[in-house]
Amino acid sequence: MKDYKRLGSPRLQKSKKTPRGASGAKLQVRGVLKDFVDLNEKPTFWKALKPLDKNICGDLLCSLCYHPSNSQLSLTILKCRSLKAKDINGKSDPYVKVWLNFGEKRIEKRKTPVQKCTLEPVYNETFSFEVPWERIRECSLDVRVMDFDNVGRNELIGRILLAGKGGTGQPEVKHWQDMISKPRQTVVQWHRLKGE
Ligand SMILES: [Ca+2]
Repeated sequence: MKDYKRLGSPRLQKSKKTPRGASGAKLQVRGVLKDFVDLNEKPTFWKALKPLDKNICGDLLCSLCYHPSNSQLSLTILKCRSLKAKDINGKSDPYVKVWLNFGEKRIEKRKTPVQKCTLEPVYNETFSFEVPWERIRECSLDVRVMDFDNVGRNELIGRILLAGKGGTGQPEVKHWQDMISKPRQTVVQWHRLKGE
């Protein structure tokens, strides 16, 4: 590498000998620079690092269905996409943990199997809970996508709270309300997972 400070900054000078136009200008720069830049040296390009967005956890596709005749609330965990990587290999070992809550109280827990080393797991797992119609408005489903680890605690990748009120966002509240307003129908929706 040559000493740029000593050589000074490159200057472009008009010259009658240099042809005009874009290609001409290029030729001229090259002509001036070649005096102090080794053009055979392999150039090093620096690229700005993308800031890691901690809020991007991935998406979850799930369906809800309520059967008033037998008081069955069904949640199907279909799949996830673009999950956040939690392991050093750039992947995660995701599984989904679901809590049925009545108000603030946790009532029942269910889990999908672990999908090893993927950010795009497919589950197609249905969980059914017994919820009387008159209590449907006070219950909620806390859905957590977790990363399984052999060593140490399993970590949260992202979560949503499906609920008529107090859900983690408008899409979650809407999904719940659609389920209530369309009994016996399966309502499928994508959700953006939230970090904690
Ligand atoms: Ca893991």
